[in-house]
Amino acid sequence: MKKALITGITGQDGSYLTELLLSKGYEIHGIVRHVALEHPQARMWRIRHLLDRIHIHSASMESYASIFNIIAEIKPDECYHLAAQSYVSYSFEDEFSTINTNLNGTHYVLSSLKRQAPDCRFYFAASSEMFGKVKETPQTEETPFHPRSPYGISKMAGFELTRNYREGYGLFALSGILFNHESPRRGGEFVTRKISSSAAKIKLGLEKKIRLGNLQAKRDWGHAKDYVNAMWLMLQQDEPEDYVIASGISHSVEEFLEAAFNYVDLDYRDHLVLDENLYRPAEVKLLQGDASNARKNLNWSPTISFEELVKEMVEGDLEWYAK
Ligand code: F7E
Repeated sequence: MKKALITGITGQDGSYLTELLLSKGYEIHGIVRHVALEHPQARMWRIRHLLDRIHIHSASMESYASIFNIIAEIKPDECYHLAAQSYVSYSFEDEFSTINTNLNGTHYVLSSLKRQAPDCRFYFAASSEMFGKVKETPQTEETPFHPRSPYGISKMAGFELTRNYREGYGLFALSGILFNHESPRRGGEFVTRKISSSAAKIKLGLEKKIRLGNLQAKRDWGHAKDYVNAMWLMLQQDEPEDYVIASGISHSVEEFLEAAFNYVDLDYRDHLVLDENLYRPAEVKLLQGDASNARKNLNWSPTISFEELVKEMVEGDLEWYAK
């Protein structure tokens, strides 16, 4: 039985990846912060239904010793490093902690694997935010990076570190450059979930308004379930290689808003409040990925459309807030 270690197992991607790997017969080990064990209702709701089938370890991505000890004990066959401070807006407010935690955490995992499990296959959750002020559209694995936030910088540094462990130490280490991926399990601070939950709450009479920032920003949105499948496929190849994972289709925030409100027969213009405080100091205006390499080499393609994603998210929130 293959052993997988997942950092960030309590997040959206961690929960879907755990379900996928359990269905494939893996033994799953997940790292969570100590605070998650103290507040399981609030912090582990996405994996509550899986807890009796997985092994949970408490550690901090800020502590080399705690990461090292877990890797030494488990000696995983595959490691999916998903843990990060992943909210772009917050990274502008606290750039030091975002860069320190994201970069050092990745470094601690890679160094521990090199010493304790050198044959382990390593996946790094890189991000389309590395493209930032895009040099070309669509973006591929060859597109130069120009990150526009401390978060984007932390992911670019993690990407380079992962490449260096591959080239310098011979680790089977690679990065998935994932474009935005969403689901009903998305955190409420991200724009898609903010919109789907507001559409549901307004429909149910629980709220009247939604406050948003830049409606013209365009993102390439896919479903997280499809994207965790790509993570697994990358680690099953003969050679480690970095891949762009994207739907190839971009929509503006306004288009997402319109689709979500239309789904519940509301006109978003009756409820929208534009709030300049929600604009970012440096915005990423347009992201659109070209996942041709993944389609060709991994035989991967997205199965859930934008429309199906919006519908699933709004339905999920209608159910959630009707309780
Ligand atoms: O923003 C605009 C905002 O926070 C999307 C993370 O998973 O994907 C995600 O990063 C867009 C931006 O995601 C609001 O200005 C307008 O242009 O949902 P978001 P993100 O920043 O694209 C990448 C791939 C990651 O790796 C990240 O970890 O929506 N926007 N009004 C707003 N955004 C938010 N959050 N809230 C607003 O009110």
